[in-house]
Amino acid sequence: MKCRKCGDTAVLELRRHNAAFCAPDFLEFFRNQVREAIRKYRMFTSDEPILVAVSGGKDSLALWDVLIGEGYRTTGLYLDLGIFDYSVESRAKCEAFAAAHGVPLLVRRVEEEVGAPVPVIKSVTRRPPCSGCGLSKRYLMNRVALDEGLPVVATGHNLDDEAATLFGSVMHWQMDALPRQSPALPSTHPKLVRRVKPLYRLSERETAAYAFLRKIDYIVEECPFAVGATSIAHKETLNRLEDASPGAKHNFLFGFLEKARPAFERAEAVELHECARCGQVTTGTLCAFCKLADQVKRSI
Ligand code: Q46
Ligand code: ZN
Repeated sequence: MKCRKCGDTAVLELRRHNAAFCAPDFLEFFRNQVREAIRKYRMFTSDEPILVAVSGGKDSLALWDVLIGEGYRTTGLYLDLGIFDYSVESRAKCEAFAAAHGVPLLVRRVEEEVGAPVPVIKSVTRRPPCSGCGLSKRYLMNRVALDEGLPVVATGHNLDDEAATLFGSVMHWQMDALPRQSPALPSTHPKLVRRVKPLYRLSERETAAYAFLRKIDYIVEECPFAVGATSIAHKETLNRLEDASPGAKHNFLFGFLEKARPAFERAEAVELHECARCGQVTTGTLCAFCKLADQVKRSI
């Protein structure tokens, strides 16, 4: 197998691109995909500071690595979910990465912000752990970005994540989720920062290869609550399709973004208010985060 670019021995074959690359040319291919994502969706300009949400996993640390390499001004944000050893270890990976690269890392603890860590929120709400966890993460990313004066939050979602989310939304025809499925969500209120996913063009296998070749020390274990999550079942289904037909995931996601998404965009925008308690954006009187914090407070 030869590198498509230079003819050297290839280390990685990318069937969906019908190509193989040597290590340096793969790294360049990877960075080019990130550059293309940033350019195509005008995610941020070269002088805008960026909050990079990092979990300690391969995707978010690979993203941070590329953005630092490209010369962007970045601040990392690690949200400590309080999920046993997983959180202890993943926080250590983020701190080590930040120290090695000389970049700032902010840490916020869900236990402090909501009143209890994710495993307790799960029992209090009697809902799947990812529900309270996801809500808290989205809320805190936005609030920290606002507090720090950073106009945009970048997350490490990759092509597999995005295709699996889209698959789930289509399976249940979640009409409110479909228009929000995008590599870049604009700010629709002064208290909402932009959210972008610069890795949406790269597969999980590709981010793993990038992290390996760049010698990034990341947490390999998944969150213990990820086991049995429907998103994992969706990923497995899509992987089987991908095996049978390379490029299936890419076509599914990119086809949606280019051809179908505009049709799902709601004609009238929902009216946004500021939460009576915390001032963050909500469609009601109290935001979902404050309601969750109340529920936690009442039951512990
Ligand atoms: S951290 Fe939180 Fe994920 Fe764990 S509880 Fe679910 S949402 S799986 S990315
Ligand atoms: Zn609130």
